[in-house]
Amino acid sequence: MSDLVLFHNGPSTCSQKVRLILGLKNLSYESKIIDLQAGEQHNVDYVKINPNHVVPTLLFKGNPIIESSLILEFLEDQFPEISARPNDAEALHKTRLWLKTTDAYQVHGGSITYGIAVRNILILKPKDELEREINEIPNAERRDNRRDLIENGLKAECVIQGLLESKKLMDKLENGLDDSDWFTGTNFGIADAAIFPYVLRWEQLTLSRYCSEKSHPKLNDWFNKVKNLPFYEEQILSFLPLPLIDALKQFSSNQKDELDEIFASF
Ligand SMILES: N[C@@H](CCC(=O)N[C@@H](CS)C(=O)NCC(=O)O)C(=O)O
Repeated sequence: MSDLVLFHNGPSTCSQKVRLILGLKNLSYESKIIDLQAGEQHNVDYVKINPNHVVPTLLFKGNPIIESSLILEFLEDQFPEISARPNDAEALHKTRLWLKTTDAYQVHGGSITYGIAVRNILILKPKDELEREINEIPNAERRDNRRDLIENGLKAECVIQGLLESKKLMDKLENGLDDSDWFTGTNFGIADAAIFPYVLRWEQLTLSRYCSEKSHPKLNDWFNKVKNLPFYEEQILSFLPLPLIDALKQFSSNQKDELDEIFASF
């Protein structure tokens, strides 16, 4: 077994964060895909290494390391040769603030992805199977939100709030770049990896029109710079299942008028 085994999911934002830093550090790992739509995050064996029923989980020499932001810090602590974090205390504090921001935002990213698109796939499942999977979500708020967004889609409170928080995040990111090229400081690092998947998701859900090159020029430049990193294709693109990415786009486009209305109300 390799020293590093990553239990993850291609399009999952938290998994992408970790893969970006593994790529930056040129670390090879054994890849174990957890199919979230099939409910594999609830499998008895998986829950033994991640009691929160979520991806990612990194096994290091057989020991589970959980929580994506903490995995990023772990990778830096364990493999510092290619640095992904500044040394200067002030810059480090700023970097860690971004990790806290993205951790707090994560739930909203999930709500908009599921509320706009994934719910349309989940509702095709037999009702009892879907209900069983929802009941397996250990966090009560997350469970209630999942039920609400599956039933109500864009009308669910958590989806509307998710869209509002997403817009606020994009504005905060634009302002956060100041004069620097990267959120982590002088180089691409853990803050950039923690942020990127949410901006990519925003693009995949065709929401970029609410955050254009004109209104968010620095964010757009940064986004394109990440996409040009040498490990981007291997760590991000190669793991994205095209039918699902097409579905995100299609389901969002089908609800363009409703989304326009929601964004106009913010
Ligand atoms: N705080 C956790 C959140 C992980 C998380 O929410 N992962 C999502 C994918 S990005 C997941 O596994 N969702 C499965 C589900 O909600 O059923 C972390 O940062 O690792």
